[in-house]
Amino acid sequence: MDLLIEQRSGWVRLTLNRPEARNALNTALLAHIAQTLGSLAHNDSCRAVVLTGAEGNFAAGADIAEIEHKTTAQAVTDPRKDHWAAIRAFPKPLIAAVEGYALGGGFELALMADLIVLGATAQLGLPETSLGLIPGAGGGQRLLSLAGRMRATRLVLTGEIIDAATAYEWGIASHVADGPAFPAAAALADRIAQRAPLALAAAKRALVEGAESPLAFATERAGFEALLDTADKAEGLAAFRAKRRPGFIGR
Ligand code: CO8
Repeated sequence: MDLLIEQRSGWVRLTLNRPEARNALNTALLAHIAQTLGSLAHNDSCRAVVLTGAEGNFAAGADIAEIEHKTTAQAVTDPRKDHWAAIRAFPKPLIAAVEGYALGGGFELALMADLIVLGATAQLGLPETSLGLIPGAGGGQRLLSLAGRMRATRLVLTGEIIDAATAYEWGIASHVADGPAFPAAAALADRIAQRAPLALAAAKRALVEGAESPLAFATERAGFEALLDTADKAEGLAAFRAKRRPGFIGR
């Protein structure tokens, strides 16, 4: 099972479970997250969801093996877009509990949560430009909204990875734990699950719309799709595989 589902008292824990690939988000895993959240939306015993990753990492991005073969034309009709949208449309509070790596699409997934709890080991970054790509699931936009233009630009243009304390200081996370993230996220979910579900849903809707309606999601997505056919994307991914530095040519 690439997604573990555990019912707790009034809320549900979902664990990304592809530790051999650092929980990279391939299409099947993304579909499972979207489908599971879709059914939890109608399940009264779930008033909130905590999303975690197995074996000490959140998720090291979209699955590079899949992106390698993806073209611009395929991306336009890619079902992954619907999965990302379904995740963001989950109407109940979604809490990301982040340990270890949350990179690329993994960080973008965490940024779709309503609250982010960072464990002491968390390392966050958007390394896509090192691969000849950009964040395509709205992560650049959400980072812009949370951390401001200079910090978002710094992370997107350099691929720099930041630690938990920095991310918290920049406003990217709601909570930071001294040790592991999950106990703190569970305490948060316990507290939220006792509050009025209709009020939580109405509050979430208004907060998300207020924060995200000005963002340039379509521009970001179109940029990501256009880059899939470039020689630099092929070079970036080949270099990652070969564990060497890429030589980009601007084509
Ligand atoms: N996809 C697929 N496999 C991965 C990924 C990934 N993103 N990350 C790691 N793996 C695999 C490795 O290939 C390796 O497999 P194998 O054992 O078969 O060689 C295994 O996981 C372990 O990886 P490492 O040996 O590299 O483990 P380390 O602990 O040394 O390093 C890192 C961990 C730092 C996480 C390193 O693996 C890494 O840099 N990974 C890639 C990070 C990255 O560049 N992520 C961005 C991917 S692109 C992206 O997310 C685009 C999102 C766009 C959204 C789409 C919108 C529509």
